[in-house]
This record gives sequence, structure tokens and C-alpha cells, in this order.
Amino acid sequence: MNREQALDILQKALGDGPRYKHSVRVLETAVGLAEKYEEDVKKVELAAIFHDYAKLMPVDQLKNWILSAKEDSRLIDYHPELWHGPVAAYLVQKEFGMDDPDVLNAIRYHTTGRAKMSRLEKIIFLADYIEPERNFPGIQETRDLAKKNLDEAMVKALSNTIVFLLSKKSAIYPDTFEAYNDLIRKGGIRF
Ligand code: DGI
Ligand code: FE
Ligand code: FE
Repeated sequence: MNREQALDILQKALGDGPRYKHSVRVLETAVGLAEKYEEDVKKVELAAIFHDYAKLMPVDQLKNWILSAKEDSRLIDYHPELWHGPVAAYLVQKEFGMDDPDVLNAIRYHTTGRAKMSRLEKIIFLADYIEPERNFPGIQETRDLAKKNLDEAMVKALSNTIVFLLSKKSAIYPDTFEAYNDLIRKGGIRF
């Protein structure tokens, strides 16, 4: 499947409203990062285009897919916002036979992160976080870091998200902490 075919499928699934437009901005941002960090542009394109493929699905349907697709069942005890990534990975494999595990994992982990993320996973996670219309506190710092070092930008994005979730007294999915801890340890153990 090429970029145009994938965009066509996405537009049919999401319409051409804000979620489709966000996905196109993530695509452009991710391709920029792929060129800078020498990642496979075709994989990046597919993962970026489909990362939010399941975003508009009703929560009860997402829940059913998480359970029946044997995605991580711990997800059921966390925010429903975390379900659309794993479900999108499952559905693009099932519906379009997409079977590249790198692309599927970049889609699957784009919201939570996880330990030992690949470069492709980091690029999709960050492109989603810094696309030009995003406006979180601390976003400019993350954008600047993404131009210099993927891991440092990931630490910034993950810690911003963790602080944001703490401030709301939300539960935090363990993979998000593991993503953060893994990157911090890489920079030398700090206690
Ligand atoms: O789908 P998008 O809106 O483009 O972005 P996303 O897939 O990164 O969703 C991010 C939202 O998920 C963000 O508002 C924070 C929320 N969230 C809830 N619980 C967790 C969480 N994000 C992470 N990383 N970990 C959580 O435990
Ligand atoms: Fe998402
Ligand atoms: Fe997104």
C-alpha cells in the first residue's frame, strides 16, 4: 500500500474533518523526522497515516476489540483514550493485511510509549505530540529537542504527559513509566 492509497482509506474511515487533518500534519511532521534521523520513510508514512485510524470508534466497540484481539488486557483498567492505538494496529493488519511488525508497533504504542522503543516508534510518538497545531505547555521545548535528539525529546514529551496526568489525578499506564525509565537509564543511572 502506498501513501495515497493509505490516505484514501483513512479519509473514508475518518471523513475529512479535524482528525483526518491532524493525521496529515502528523504524516508531514513524521516524514521530516524520518529524513533527519534516516528512518525508512515508507514505514513512517504508513504508521503516521494509520496511527489514529480507530480514534473515532465508540468506546464500547474499542473495548470489545481490546478483549477479543488479545491486546494487553491491563488496558481495560486505564483511560479509554489508550485503546485506539492497539485497536488501530489490530484492524490495519486484519483489514488490509498490513503485517510489518515495526509499522504495527509504531501504531500500537503511539499513545502510551513503552520500554525499548524503536526509532520508528519514537518518531511517530513525537510527531503526534509536536505536530504544528498542538499546543501543550512546554511544547516548544519538545519541538526544539526533536531537532537535536530523539531520546531527549521523548523524555520531555513523556515527562510533560506524566505531570499532566498527575495534575488531573489520573491513573498512569505502566508502559508510559517504563518508556520514561528506559530512556532515563540510557543517559546513565540516576537515583
Ligand atoms: O490521539 P491523539 O489525540 O492524537 O493523541 P494520543 O493518542 O497521544 O492521546 C493522548 C492522550 O492520552 C493525552 O491527552 C493523555 C491521554 N492519556 C491518558 N492516560 C494516559 C495517557 N497518555 C499516556 N501516555 N499514558 C497514560 O497512562
Ligand atoms: Fe492517538
Ligand atoms: Fe494522533
